[in-house]
Amino acid sequence: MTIKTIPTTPIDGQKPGTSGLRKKTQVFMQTPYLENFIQATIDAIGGGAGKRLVVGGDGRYFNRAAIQTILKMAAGNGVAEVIVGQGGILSTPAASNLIRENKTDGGFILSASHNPGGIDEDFGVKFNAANGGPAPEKLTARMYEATTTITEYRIAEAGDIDLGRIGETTLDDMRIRVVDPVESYQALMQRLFDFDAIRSLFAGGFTMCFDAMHAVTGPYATAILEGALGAPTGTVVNGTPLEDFGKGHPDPNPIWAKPLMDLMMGADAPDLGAASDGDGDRNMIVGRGAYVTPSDSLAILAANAHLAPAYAGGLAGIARSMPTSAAADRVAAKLGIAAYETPTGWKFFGNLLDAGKVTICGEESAGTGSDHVREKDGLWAVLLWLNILAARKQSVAEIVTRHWQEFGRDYYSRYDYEDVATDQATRLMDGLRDRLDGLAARRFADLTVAGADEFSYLDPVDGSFSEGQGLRIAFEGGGRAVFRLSGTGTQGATLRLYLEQYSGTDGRTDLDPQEALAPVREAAQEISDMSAIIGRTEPDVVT
Ligand code: VG1
Ligand code: CO
Repeated sequence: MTIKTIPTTPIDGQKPGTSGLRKKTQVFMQTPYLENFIQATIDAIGGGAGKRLVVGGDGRYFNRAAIQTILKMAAGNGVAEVIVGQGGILSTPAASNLIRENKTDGGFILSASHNPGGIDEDFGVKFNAANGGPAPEKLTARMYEATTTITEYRIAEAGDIDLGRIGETTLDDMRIRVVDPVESYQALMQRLFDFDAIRSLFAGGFTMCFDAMHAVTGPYATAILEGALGAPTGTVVNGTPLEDFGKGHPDPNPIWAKPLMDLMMGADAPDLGAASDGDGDRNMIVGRGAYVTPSDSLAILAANAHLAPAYAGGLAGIARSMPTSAAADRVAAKLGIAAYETPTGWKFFGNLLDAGKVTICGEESAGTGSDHVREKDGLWAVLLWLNILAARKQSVAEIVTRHWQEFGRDYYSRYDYEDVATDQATRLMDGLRDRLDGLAARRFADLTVAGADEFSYLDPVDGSFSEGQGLRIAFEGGGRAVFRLSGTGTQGATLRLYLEQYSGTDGRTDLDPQEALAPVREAAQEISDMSAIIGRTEPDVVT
């Protein structure tokens, strides 16, 4: 077979510090955009010779074509073996699991997560390392460097590989194993949870609606919930992955999963509603008439994890990203275990998990997971909830209310301002950063600032230091506002404002969250001079 070495020039694109690349699909489709990023990544891991990799994606438009290119480039770079999901399908957590189980050198995951898919929407490629987790900062720095210095890429000249059939084939000297995307993930879930108890729950008439949002979790949820656990057919809706996710945003939150929210708030609501995102690593949990914020979900899962077989021995520690509410910290304190606060993004949890310092991690953006893989895992969170519901024999609403009674409630909401002009977003952040030191003890709207700083993180495992991870302002009385710019958007800048207000253990826990957060919101908007700088205070998305 001929291996071609094709001259190329650096691509613009990868943001320094991100584990992957997210762009408009048509940008990826223009040779050699994808090729450059794949070659740069292979170069950054020390070349492909003899390596073993996992490849799969969330099924969005261009998924299969991109996988064919990656396979040919892997062969062109001397890779020894690639494990691919049948039809090119692998959820992010399932890919993480395959990397770990097969002890490969890492893997490519094709997804732009919760961003819409289609020829006019978004595509993405991420690289996960040998521990199954997103490329750590040291590697992302090398990847970025390689995208700026690349001069050529290598690709085998060959026909397309049949990804439809499970089994082994070869491309030149490279072995390709097409595997069932669900099988080993399902086996892992069966080891973690009490499937018998959950099966009895469903057999006893417990009802559920799982909205796969036409994304990758459909086949996983159908096999596990309706297959192994005996939930009635129709429990999983929108269960077939579509290239354009049915033209929706596969983002499991009350805005984009509105049909599910409406169902759960209505008279015919089942006992549990759940949804997952494009690549299957996020989750939304909603009980009958009771939406559970991701920050609360993390805390409640941590407080009850011992009810599931895998966590019966207790947790080593809990980690949350900085903008996530402090609810999980209160649980860690009660359990007498360590609580870690990391920058946004799953890659920061990897070292803590690898070192055995934490068992459960989570983010406010609907990501929760544990040491079973090195990614957040949507279906895992749903199964842990089911295991807890089966053991406690209470409703979601009851479990949440009792949690607040014991720990107090962390009212929480995130405001997203999308497609802000980059210079305006930078001006707002820079201006606020410059004023942080002088904010303490000053009053804004009805609140007094207790302290303000820019978050940075010293990794306790490898000593790496990450700066510029968000501006945080604490208020007297238990309120907090955090400002940060998104690293995953593909158009202009997305400004995120995270709002939080703790009720205390004797405060009211039944307020409307937006009402409870109004003082913090007003103070945050005033402090940042938002309306003058970006011309609005109304966000595009409130979650
Ligand atoms: C967002 C979320 C963050 C999450 C990241 C990737 O990042 O806020 O918590 O880890 O998406 O999630 P940002 O930089 O846009 O705020 V996913 O489901 O793309 O893997
Ligand atoms: Co995702």
